[in-house]
Amino acid sequence: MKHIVNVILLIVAATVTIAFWLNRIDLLPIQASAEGVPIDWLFTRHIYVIAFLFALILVFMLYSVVVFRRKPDDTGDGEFMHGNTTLEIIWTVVPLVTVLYFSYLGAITLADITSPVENELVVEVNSKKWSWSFTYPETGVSSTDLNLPLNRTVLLKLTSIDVIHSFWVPEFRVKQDAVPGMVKVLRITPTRLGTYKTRCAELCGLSHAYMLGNVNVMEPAEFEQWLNQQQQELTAAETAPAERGAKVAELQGCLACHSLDGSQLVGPSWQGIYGSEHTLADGTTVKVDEAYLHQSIVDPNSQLVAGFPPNLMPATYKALSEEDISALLAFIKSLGSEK
Ligand code: HEC
Ligand SMILES: [Cu+2]
Repeated sequence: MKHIVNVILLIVAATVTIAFWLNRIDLLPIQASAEGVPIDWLFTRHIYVIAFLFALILVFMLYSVVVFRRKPDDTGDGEFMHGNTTLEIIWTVVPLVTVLYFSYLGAITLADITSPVENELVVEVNSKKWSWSFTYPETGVSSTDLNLPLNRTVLLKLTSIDVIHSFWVPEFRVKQDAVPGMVKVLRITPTRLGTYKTRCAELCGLSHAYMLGNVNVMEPAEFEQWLNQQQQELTAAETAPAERGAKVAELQGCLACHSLDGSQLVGPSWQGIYGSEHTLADGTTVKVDEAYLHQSIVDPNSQLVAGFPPNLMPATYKALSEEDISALLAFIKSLGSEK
């Protein structure tokens, strides 16, 4: 009996201490969404259970090692014991009830954070190897940054044009896959101003780790202003193909691999390429004209620039509209020519 009381007291003390320290170290990033509130609450409950289980194992183990250590002159066998039905029932029923209780809590939290609310802002999230872009369907505005007004629930509609990606902003806590051929939804209510990073949480190839985008949570008035300004730029860009091309290049993620200033990123720079002669991987030379550029965009492997491996440039751009491609050509032309 004395041992049982000792062990219970030690377990209580150890649980409190472990839970205290686990809560002291910042296990989670800043909480920046309304959905994060019930999730973090659940997380803290899990921490308590974890602290208790760890204390249970630790105390029984250390107590046995220290208190029931074999005496130097004791050479006899240990006491024989044949099961304990009461104990077995307890350690089956208690974890079962605990797990069921937590799955209940998980289910109501999930239902809570995924249910529709009034006045949602719809944003389409387009993912691809290896960049994000965002379209605001009500205005037609597109952007590489996800700009969001404070305290308004946003309904994200996620798609992918190549492989499975996963939209994740740790500060918002919630996460959802973007699957080719499907539209997945995710709801977020930002509650804290600031800039966060969206990450891809599904290993999707070479530059997966660099598939980052900015998420800016701003005051509603500032957001409206940004949206209006983007809309005006959109109207202006429709009339000037090179400007539209610049926008397409930005949104399609071309600029992640192609610089405009002569520096080499993943692919060759676009500065001054129009009209020049390029050596291809098979040793032939070509003149960089519209036909060559067009072919390079829709079927990159057919004419590889010397020094670059095949399949590095995504072959998915053949899905671009002819207008977008001609806008891109106009933009590349506008970057000047070497000769
Ligand atoms: C993941 C990186 C990547 C992305 C994104 C990318 N490219 Fe490329 N691109 C390359 C690489 C690498 C090459 C060189 C190999 C080759 O010719 O396919 C290349 C070559 C080119 C060339 C030929 C350039 C030259 O100097 O002859 C053009 C034109 C081009 N890309 C256009 C585009 C356009 C337009 C987009 C966006 C719609 C785009 N690329 C997106 C990597 C990329
Ligand atoms: Cu990805």
